[in-house]
Amino acid sequence: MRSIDKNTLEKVLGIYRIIDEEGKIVGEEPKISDSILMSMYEYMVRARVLDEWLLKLQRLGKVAIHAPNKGQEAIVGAVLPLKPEDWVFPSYRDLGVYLVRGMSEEEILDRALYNEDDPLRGSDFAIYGNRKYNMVPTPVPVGNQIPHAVGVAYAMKYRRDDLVTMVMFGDGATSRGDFHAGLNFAGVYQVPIIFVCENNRWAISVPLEKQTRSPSIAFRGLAYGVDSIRVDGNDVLAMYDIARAAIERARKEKEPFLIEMLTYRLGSHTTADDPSRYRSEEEVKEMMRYEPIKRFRKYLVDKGVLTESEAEEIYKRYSSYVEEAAKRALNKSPLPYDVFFHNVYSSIPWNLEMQMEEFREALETMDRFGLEVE
Ligand SMILES: Cc1ncc(C[n+]2csc(CCOP(=O)(O)OP(=O)(O)O)c2C)c(N)n1
Ligand SMILES: [Mg+2]
Repeated sequence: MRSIDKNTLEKVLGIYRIIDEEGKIVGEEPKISDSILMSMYEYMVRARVLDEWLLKLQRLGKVAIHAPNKGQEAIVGAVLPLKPEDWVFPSYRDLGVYLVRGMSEEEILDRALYNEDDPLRGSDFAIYGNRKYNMVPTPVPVGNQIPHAVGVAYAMKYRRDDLVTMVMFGDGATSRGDFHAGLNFAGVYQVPIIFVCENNRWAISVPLEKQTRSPSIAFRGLAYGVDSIRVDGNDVLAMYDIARAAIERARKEKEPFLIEMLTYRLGSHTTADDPSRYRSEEEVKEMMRYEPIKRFRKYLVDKGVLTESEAEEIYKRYSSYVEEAAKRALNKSPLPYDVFFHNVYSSIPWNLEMQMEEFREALETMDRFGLEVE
């Protein structure tokens, strides 16, 4: 297995990759069993299919909002080497992460539809997390999860647990103070955490050049004494290979690590965004060439681990699987109207009680007039 030595400028300015966009090996091929390779592929396909369904359900008015994942599926490589007991603080654009951690498509859809089985009981939109899978829901303020995750990793070290923490965030989050506080603390106290910055070049309409003049985000990690590397984030093999080494080192040596995952968001920021207002069609078309699933499929086919018809069959299988899961999730009852009031305090204070009453009356009035709550 790859060992991670001390940083060089080449690591924070160069790009670590194993396969190119044609699926050809351009780096040192790591030893990974065929079954792990196939599970990487299947998780990426599952994330893609689920992403397509969430988009459809949003357009049908069933899901309030969705943050498209297309193009960023290679994140599955970063989480696969973790143990189930490790803690993950994902971003809101990480369907592959939720799946690898063990959430099923149906559980994810229950959340997206806020039905009776929603594990987060109607709390904020487009946020996924689940205590059952040691996965903390993403806070809505961008990057807030970074110091939380560092604190948890510090506690792990303090308690001498053999565990690590992984936190995902976008390039835009590196402009928040939380990124800097988190990295500094992790560097000074040497905590077992892996930072994964999903650098997809855009923070809604703000391009990376307007976030920082640093030559790379890995370079900024290095400034805090955190070993860092820039990885081709559309190359799932490179992501897996680096994450595996970083996780093992964090577990043994209690050292933090930052992976700058160079990727691209092929869809809109969320379903409430129109990217044609700030970036060109040509840019997206050009970036489609580097898309992670197609290139990994080519690699697997060349290697003889997968055939094109098997790949087709996998896509179809998960498409009907998600369709069935969506039917079940759509058939469940919605959450009761007062759920939002019950999940804030352990007992409801008088002012919230009043609001709940007003809300109930408003619903009754709407009911009398035959109006529907969407
Ligand atoms: C503190 C804060 N400021 C602004 C927003 C609005 N907002 C939501 S996502 C986002 C962009 C984040 O970009 P990035 O961190 O690169 O993640 P990406 O969406 O590209 O995955 C912004 C500005 C917010 N949620 N929180
Ligand atoms: Mg971004």
